[in-house]
Amino acid sequence: MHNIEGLVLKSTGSWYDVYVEQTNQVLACRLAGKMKLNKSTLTNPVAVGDKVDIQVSQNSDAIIQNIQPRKNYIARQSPKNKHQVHIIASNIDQAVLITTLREPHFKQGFIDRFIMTTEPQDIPVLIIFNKADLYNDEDVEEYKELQTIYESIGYSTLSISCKSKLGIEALKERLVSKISLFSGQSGVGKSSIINALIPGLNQKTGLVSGYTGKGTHTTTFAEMLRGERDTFIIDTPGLKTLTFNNLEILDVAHNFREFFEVSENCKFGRRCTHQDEPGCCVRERIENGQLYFYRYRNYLSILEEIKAHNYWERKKDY
Ligand SMILES: Nc1nc2c(ncn2[C@@H]2O[C@H](COP(=O)(O)OP(=O)(O)O)[C@@H](O)[C@H]2O)c(=O)[nH]1
Ligand SMILES: [Mg+2]
Ligand SMILES: [Zn+2]
Repeated sequence: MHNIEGLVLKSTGSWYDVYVEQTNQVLACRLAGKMKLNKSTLTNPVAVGDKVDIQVSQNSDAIIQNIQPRKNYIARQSPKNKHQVHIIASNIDQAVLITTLREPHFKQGFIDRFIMTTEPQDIPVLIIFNKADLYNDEDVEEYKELQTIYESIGYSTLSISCKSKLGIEALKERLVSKISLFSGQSGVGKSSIINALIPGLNQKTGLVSGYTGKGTHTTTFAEMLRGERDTFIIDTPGLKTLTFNNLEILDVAHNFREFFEVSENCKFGRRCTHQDEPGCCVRERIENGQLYFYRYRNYLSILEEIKAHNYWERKKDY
């Protein structure tokens, strides 16, 4: 019997694939019984990216005995129960959001919703605009505008094309010696990009159906993939929508970093929700163009969702 350290690559319910650097092996592990009973609001006790201590017995049974403290994690509200959260992945160096301005239709506000999941833990974000080969002049203008907005508030952007290979090498360099979480709506080209980054992987790529504009769903669980030069990519299932109705309005306000930064100058300070409070510095700066209306509009749309949800929850109680 001996103990080793490993990195969780994949979970399939009751089994976990764990990468052991020491021996350059992937071990199929089970979870020690006592860990499953741990009461919490989490739907999953072990997440992809977790560093774990494993006990290997004489007959080669490998059991996860302990999860080392997480540096950070990305969690999402469970679609079934708003009080439960599911950890998508942990110990992430950067989050890479794949989007495209073409096929499927670019959802305004989606980037900001994604950032809501990374911001509480200060995880750096790289926003990829894929399928640049399909962009017309208008799309190129839109990309430049979005690039200006997001880079000015401290997020990175990159325009790439899997088809023409534009920007693929630049992206590769950005992933060296890092654990990167890849997310995106179905059909944006996430699998195609991963195939271009890690040759030989041959992930299935789905055709974007002409009827719904949505891709077919080929990935169901988050999974960590290993490339060259310590490139670790966590592939996550295609995102449809991101809802935050479990949040308080102030949580949202605090996760829009450029609003948070100036909110100490609001009359109500960090308690200001930047809606119709008097002496709101954020609104003043939106009006005089020092902050982006684009972000403010998306911010208000998340608040509306929370307010509508709370309204119906209260009605139910009567
Ligand atoms: N024109 C163009 N098509 C692309 C590009 N990247 C991916 N696609 C296509 O977009 C569709 C969806 O790609 P896929 O990788 O399966 O997307 P995923 O659902 O995000 O994994 C496929 O038909 C790909 O061939 C690109 O850069 N340019
Ligand atoms: Mg895919
Ligand atoms: Zn304010």
